[in-house]
Amino acid sequence: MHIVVLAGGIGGARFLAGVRAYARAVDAEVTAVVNVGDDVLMHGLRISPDLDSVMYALGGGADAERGWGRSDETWTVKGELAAYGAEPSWFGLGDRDIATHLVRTTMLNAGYPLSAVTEALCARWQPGVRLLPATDDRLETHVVCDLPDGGGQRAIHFQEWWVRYRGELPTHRFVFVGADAAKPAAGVPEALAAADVVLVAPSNPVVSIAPILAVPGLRDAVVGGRAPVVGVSPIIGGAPVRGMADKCLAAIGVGCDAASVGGLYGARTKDGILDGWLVDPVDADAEVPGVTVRATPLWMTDEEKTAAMVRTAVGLA
Ligand code: GDP
Ligand code: FO1
Ligand code: CA
Repeated sequence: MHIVVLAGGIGGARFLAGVRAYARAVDAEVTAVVNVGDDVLMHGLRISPDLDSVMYALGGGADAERGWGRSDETWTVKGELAAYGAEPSWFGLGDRDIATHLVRTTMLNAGYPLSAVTEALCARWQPGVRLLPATDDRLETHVVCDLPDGGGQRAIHFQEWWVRYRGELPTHRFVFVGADAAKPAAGVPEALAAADVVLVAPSNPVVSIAPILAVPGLRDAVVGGRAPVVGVSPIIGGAPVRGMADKCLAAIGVGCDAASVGGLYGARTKDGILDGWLVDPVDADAEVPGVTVRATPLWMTDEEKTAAMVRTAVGLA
């Protein structure tokens, strides 16, 4: 069996740990197609937050508490950059993490696609699943919002919106710059063609999953493929368990509840992507037109519980 998972950062990583455990038990192969909309160039380095969150988490090198970056991190370079007054000062790169960005940037500058760079980085981390970026092309999430102090309406990079302004600016919309011209990364069409099931991780639907599906050829391959598509709700009882999903959903006028997020993805039979939608038992009354909804505990508190959730998702498929 071949399982393809569409995933963002922390939520994607936790879910993939469960998918990996399930796959080991049933001898399945797993490919994760990961969001690159958060990617950004800082101090000349190419940062891929969601790919790194997944790679470090599955490879045992993540800082569990912070949710991003490396464990046992030190911040010497950050302090030295601050001493120069180097901007942006609102974005922190850890010393260990910087090594990853140096390798990535060097390889990209040498002409390797991000998919090949990711494979090279994973040779060290051995995440146990195949990690692929959604696209090898430039795709960045920008946020149209009102800047403080009468700065007017502007489109700023997602990282500036989130890290500098904590997602608290009046927000109008999200734009996936470059998406229209982007092609699925090397290996993605093949993985989707070979998939027996496509799982949509309980990641942020607006800024983690939407930018993946904004790659036209990728969305077409998901929707037009033979594999059933089952999504897992990132919202439990009206709350995003962790992160910014509530702010993002409010900005696009979608309710922060399991039914609304299922409706945002929509039924495959009605121009959407889903065949099945997993919700938590507290949301058991959720209905999504044209989609089979099933309730099962969705708290990813440990790998075993998450693997049980994955088993239910595959069963629904
Ligand atoms: P990011 O890229 O690091 O922001 O992470 P993702 O987009 O992959 O996932 C973030 C989302 O995961 C959050 O907005 C939550 O809604 C969701 N999430 C986090 N923990 C859990 C959990 O235990 N269960 C479920 N169902 N969703 C979760
Ligand atoms: N998040 C922060 O809140 N502050 C930071 O300074 C910061 C730096 C950073 C560097 C590398 C990286 O991979 C992630 C980083 N993040 C930081 C997390 C990131 O902004 C977001 O949480 C994700 O993009 C959301 O998926
Ligand atoms: Ca993300």
